[in-house]
Amino acid sequence: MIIKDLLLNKRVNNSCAPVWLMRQAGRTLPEYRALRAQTSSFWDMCFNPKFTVEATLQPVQRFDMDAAILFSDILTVPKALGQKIDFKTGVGPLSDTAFVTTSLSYQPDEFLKNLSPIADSIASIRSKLSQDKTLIGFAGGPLTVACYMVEGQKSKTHNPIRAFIYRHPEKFDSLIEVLVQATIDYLSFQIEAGVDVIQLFESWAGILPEKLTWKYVIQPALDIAAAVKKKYPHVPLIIFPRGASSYYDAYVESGLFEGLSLDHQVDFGALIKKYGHKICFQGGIDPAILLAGREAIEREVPPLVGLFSKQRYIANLSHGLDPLISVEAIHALVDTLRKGT
Ligand code: 1CP
Repeated sequence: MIIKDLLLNKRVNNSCAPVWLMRQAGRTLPEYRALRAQTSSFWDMCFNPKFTVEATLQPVQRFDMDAAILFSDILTVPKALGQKIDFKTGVGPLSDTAFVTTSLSYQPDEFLKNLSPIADSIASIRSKLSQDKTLIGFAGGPLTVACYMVEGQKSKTHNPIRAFIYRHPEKFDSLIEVLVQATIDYLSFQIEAGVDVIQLFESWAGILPEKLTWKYVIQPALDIAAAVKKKYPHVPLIIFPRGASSYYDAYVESGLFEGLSLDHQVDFGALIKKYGHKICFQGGIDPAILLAGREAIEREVPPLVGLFSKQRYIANLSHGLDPLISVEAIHALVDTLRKGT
């Protein structure tokens, strides 16, 4: 398993960086849209193994990615906790926000029972993937999941969640506590079912003031990682703290993460100097390069990836694939990476 071994420091010298892309399944793929048309809802994709297995394998089959990421969503956690969440085409997730203040509690047995079809999907995907491919399981970071639970729908400013924190600090503490525990249990469940590596997506890590970032972003991630590491010391963990590069130090110095997924705004050279011997880097490629097409990809990607040539590095984007990115652009990226540096 190239990516898992790289994270575990078993394989350092790569002539070309292994690759997978955040949100590689779905959206741009015609075969995904055909599969999605057979389902009754997005949740059917996530909870019916027949669809989940197929959607997970599609990008590996088409692009020969080095990893498959379980087809699912960060919002399976609030759904399994009992919150009503729907996905509306063109809008995104819509959730019943009253749940957070009126009905939130954590019953681990019921929570894991609600997620049980996902274990069947994971076992089936792992049995179908070749041994050199890594299967990545994941969860959202507690703050990112809380954003969707509290705000009800996509917010540009994230004012609603910050207002909620200032208005109901104790309720928010309890929400984060529930999410930390549920996330530890859900990640353990995925590992038991057969995933090889875990990624924690904290897509909204950068939206809070500093003091609140320590309390609601960094500490919860460290608590989750410490609990999972204690039970499963050989399963590598990747953290994706989007928009929070000024806190990279806390993640790296904790020693709890084998991988750090990078934003594109950061100084890669400085990071390599500072943390290169301590952690495997991932990502950092601006998705807009893929929007710009093959010529831009061939010009921009090799020098960027070249910076990491003496470094453990997994090629990926700085954020998920945009639905406007074409299949051809993804092929161009993979071709360019496979030529090596
Ligand atoms: O009907 C559809 O096809 C809906 C589109 C869609 C898809 C394909 C959603 C709704 N989720 C997913 C899959 C998904 N989401 C995966 C698995 C597939 C893969 O990675 O290849 C993963 C890992 C996620 C993770 C996810 N969901 C994140 C974290 C990563 C990131 O991109 O920031 C977040 C924030 C979500 C919430 C979410 N789910 C769906 C949408 C449209 C959104 C984003 C809404 C927003 O922008 O605020």
